Amino acid sequence: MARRTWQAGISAMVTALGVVAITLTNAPEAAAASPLRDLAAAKGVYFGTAATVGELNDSAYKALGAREADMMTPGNEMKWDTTEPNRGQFNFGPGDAVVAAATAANQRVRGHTLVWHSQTPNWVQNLPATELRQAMVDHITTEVNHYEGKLYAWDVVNEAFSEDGTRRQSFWQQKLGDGYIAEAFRAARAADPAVKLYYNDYNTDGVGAKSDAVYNMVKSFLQQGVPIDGVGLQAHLIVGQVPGSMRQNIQRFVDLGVEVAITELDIRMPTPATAAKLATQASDYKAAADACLAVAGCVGITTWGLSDKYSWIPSVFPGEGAALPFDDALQAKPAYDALNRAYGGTGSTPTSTTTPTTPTTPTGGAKSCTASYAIVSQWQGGFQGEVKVTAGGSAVTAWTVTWTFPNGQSVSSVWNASVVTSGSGVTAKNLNYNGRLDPGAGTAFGFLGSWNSANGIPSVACTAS
Ligand code: G2I
Repeated sequence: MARRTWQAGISAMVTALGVVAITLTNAPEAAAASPLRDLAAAKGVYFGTAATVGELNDSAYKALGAREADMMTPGNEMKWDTTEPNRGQFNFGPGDAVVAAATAANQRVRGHTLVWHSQTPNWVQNLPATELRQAMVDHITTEVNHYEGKLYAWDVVNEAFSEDGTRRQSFWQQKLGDGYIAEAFRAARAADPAVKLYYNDYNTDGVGAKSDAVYNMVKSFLQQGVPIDGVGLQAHLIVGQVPGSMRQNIQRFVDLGVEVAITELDIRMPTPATAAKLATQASDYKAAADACLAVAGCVGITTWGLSDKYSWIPSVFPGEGAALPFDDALQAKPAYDALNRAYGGTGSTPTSTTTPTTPTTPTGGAKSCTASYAIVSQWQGGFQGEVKVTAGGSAVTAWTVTWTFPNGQSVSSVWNASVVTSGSGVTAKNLNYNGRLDPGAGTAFGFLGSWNSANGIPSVACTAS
């Protein structure tokens, strides 16, 4: 008899906890934003960033990159001054280290860059034309061979045009003439038949003389059978000055038959940052992201770093900076929230209210849990859901939440839980880091889903052990 009373007491308490959970769910609390990489993946694109080996020694920064990005560009490690400092003497250690870190974070890698006028050793610049051509082909062949099968793309040639659309008068251009770019692409294709080959440049983000020149080059390459797969728009932009023709520019390259990527996005401002400048920067990030997301064939966006802590801007443009989505302390700026929302996420604050469901009766003796299901945001055909799990009166080490979608909805990608579906039935289990909950403590997992006619809230059940 005494035991029955005790059990009834636990049930009542769990029910009470369920009510508490409902109250919390309805409160306008801050929720963790979904990582950009997950939001991007749900849209069939990538979100990338650049980092150097040195920056990856900063464990908090490394973790931020692993959380937000599913594409990585080595900041300096695949450039000529690192990879072939002396003729025929190759050094792939630093580049390999970035690839290893990226692989560990389940990121793909953009190779950057094979032929550029900058960060190229003097021995290359001092070669006579005949030897320079051979050195270029040898460099490309060896480096592309080394990374064959490991990269998504190569920036084969970087920054070969001037602002007026004429060829930059670099040592490459002056010694080898117009043909060197096509030769570089042919050598890269010979060394790796599968990697995507990109031409990459800055101030080519909107329509203008420089992007026209790149457009005409790509068009003639395609007509002549020179292998080229993509155009990289670096997008080193200035607050308040995102080109209005960015989307149109991206579209015209895609219409030619190549893909486009935004490869080095940052948006600088005169420092110090103010709330007003940060707000403008946020809408600028959204505008740049929207331009890419609006065009099928714009495959991804890479920012040139994530945090102002490691941006190249202040050293090259004194008095300017604050160009990236996270500040010096790795805290998200308004630009991050805007970017997150542009990708269909919530930013740091949910934009719509949530709808809880009835907590279920605990099973399995003293170990129990309740769950509430919420639609965080919803758009045509898609939605982001969040399920909060709260332990009952005893600590639990594992939990399982199940539901059946009432309107044929489906789950496409999930974070902080592992999900198995069977028809409309969904079973979500904790991962190894979030199964353990103290009495009354909670955790949450999220997912992206699709819906058709209706997006009704399912009843959820939670069991714990
Ligand atoms: O300049 C920004 C980017 C423009 N587009 C091409 C990118 O490759 C370029 O990246 C930057 C790197 O982020 C910097 O880290 O390229 C710079 C060189 O043009 C890199 O800066 C250099 C410093 O100028 C050198 O003093 C330093 O030795 O990095 C070198 C290695 O740390």
